[in-house]
Amino acid sequence: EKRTGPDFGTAAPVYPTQGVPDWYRDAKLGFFVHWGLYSVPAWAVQHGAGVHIPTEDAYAWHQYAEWYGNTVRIAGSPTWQRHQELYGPGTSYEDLADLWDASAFDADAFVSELVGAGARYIVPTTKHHEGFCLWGTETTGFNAVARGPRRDLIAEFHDATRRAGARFGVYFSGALDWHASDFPAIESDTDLFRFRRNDEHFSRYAAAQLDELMQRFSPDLLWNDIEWPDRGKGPDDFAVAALLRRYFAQVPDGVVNDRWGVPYHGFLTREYTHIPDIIDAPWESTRGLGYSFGYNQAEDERQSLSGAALIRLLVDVVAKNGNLLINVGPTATGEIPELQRRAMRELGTWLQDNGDAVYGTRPWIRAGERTGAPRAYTRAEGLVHVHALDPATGTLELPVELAMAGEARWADGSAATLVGCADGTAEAVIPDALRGEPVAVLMVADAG
Ligand code: FUL
Repeated sequence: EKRTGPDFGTAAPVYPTQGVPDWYRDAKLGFFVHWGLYSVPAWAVQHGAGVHIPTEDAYAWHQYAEWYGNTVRIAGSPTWQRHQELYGPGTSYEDLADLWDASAFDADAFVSELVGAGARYIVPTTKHHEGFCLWGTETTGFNAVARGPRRDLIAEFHDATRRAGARFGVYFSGALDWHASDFPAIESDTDLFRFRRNDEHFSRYAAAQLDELMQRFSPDLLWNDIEWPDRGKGPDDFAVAALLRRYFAQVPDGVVNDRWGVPYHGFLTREYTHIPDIIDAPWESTRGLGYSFGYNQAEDERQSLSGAALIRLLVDVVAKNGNLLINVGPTATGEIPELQRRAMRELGTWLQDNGDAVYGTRPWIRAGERTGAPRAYTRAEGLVHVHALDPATGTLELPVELAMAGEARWADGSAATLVGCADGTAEAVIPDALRGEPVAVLMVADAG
C-alpha cells in the first residue's frame, strides 16, 4: 500500500516505514476513548468564561480530568480540596482502582455508538499517565483485570471494534507513568518533561507493555504520548526503533503518531489547536467534546461542542488534509454521557447523507475562502465538494475556478443552478431543505 508522508532523511535506515498508509488518510474520523481511574471522580475545575488562570496555576487548575491523579497531589488545588471532602484525606488516587465499577460497559453497544457516529477507527487509552493498565498485563498488578472492573477492557474494546469492521488503535503513555515513578506532582511544563522516566529499567517495562499490546491486538495504530524514555531511544531491542520494526513487521499497514521523541513520525498530532490552512504532511487533530478528554461531570453544554460545531470542525480539519480524532469520555460505569452522545448522533446522521464529501477525499487547491460566507472544499473522484458552513445564509458563493462547472448537485441529489457574477465567480441558491443543516454540500465537476 502507498504511504504518504514527510521524508525524514537519516532516520530512514533506523526506522522501517515512513508516512501513513492510504487507509488512514481515507478514514478521516476516529474516536479517542479516555477511560481510567480518573473516570471515577470524573472531575476537573471549571474555569468559567473569561477567567484567566496564571501560568503558574495551570497545573493546579488543570482542565483535563484525566490529569486528576496529578492535580490531586497539588495541595490546595480545587481537585485536592474536593477529593478530601468526597473521599476523605486517607484515600489516595490509586485507591480508586478498587472503587472502579465498570459493570454497565457493553463493548458492542459502546463501539456501535462510535461507528454510528461515523468512526472509522477507535483508540482507547490502554495506559494513561496514571499507570493503570486497562488490559490483563503480566507486567504489573495495577491493572483492570486484577483490580476494580476485573475485566480485560482493552480485549473487549478490541474484539468489539473488529466485529464492527472499524480499525483498532491504542493510546499509550510512553514515558510518563505516575504509578511506576516517585516524582513529585507536575506543576509546570518544565516539570512535565523533567518528570518522565528515562532509565533502562522503566524503558524495558514500557517496551514489555507495548509488546504485549502489539502481540495481543495487532493494533492498526499506535498513539504514543509524552515521548519514549530516553534510555529507550538507542539500538537496544527494548528501544523505540526496534519496537517500531517489530510493529511494522507484524502490522505492515500500521500507523504511528509523532510523540515518540525520536526523528520519526507517521502523522503529526495537533491538540486543541485551530489550524489556519492546509498542512501537506498527514496530520490529526484531537480534542474532547468539552475541555477535557476524561469525563468531567462539572461540564455542561456551555463547554461542549454541539453537533453542528462538531460537524463543522470535522469539515474544517478534512479540508486542511487532517483527520479528526474526537474524544469521548465515558463514565466509570462505561456509559457515554448524554451530552456527548447527542453531538455524536448528530454527526452520524449528517455523515450518512454527506459521507462522500468527507471519507476518502483529499484537499482541493484551497481549504476555503477568506471572504464571504464561510465555506470549505474537499475533492474526490472528479468532484469538488463545496461545504457551505453556514447554510442559513441561503446562498453559496463559488470561486472563479468552479464558476463554469457544467453540472452541480446538492448532496441530497437535487440539481443546483449556478448564476454567474460579474467578477467571474458564481452563486447557487441553497435549497430550503438544506438551510437548516449544519453544513450543506454542493458537488461540482472538477475541471482541473
Ligand atoms: C496529552 C495528555 O496529557 C492528555 O491527557 C491527553 O491524553 C492528550 C490526548 O494528550 O498530551
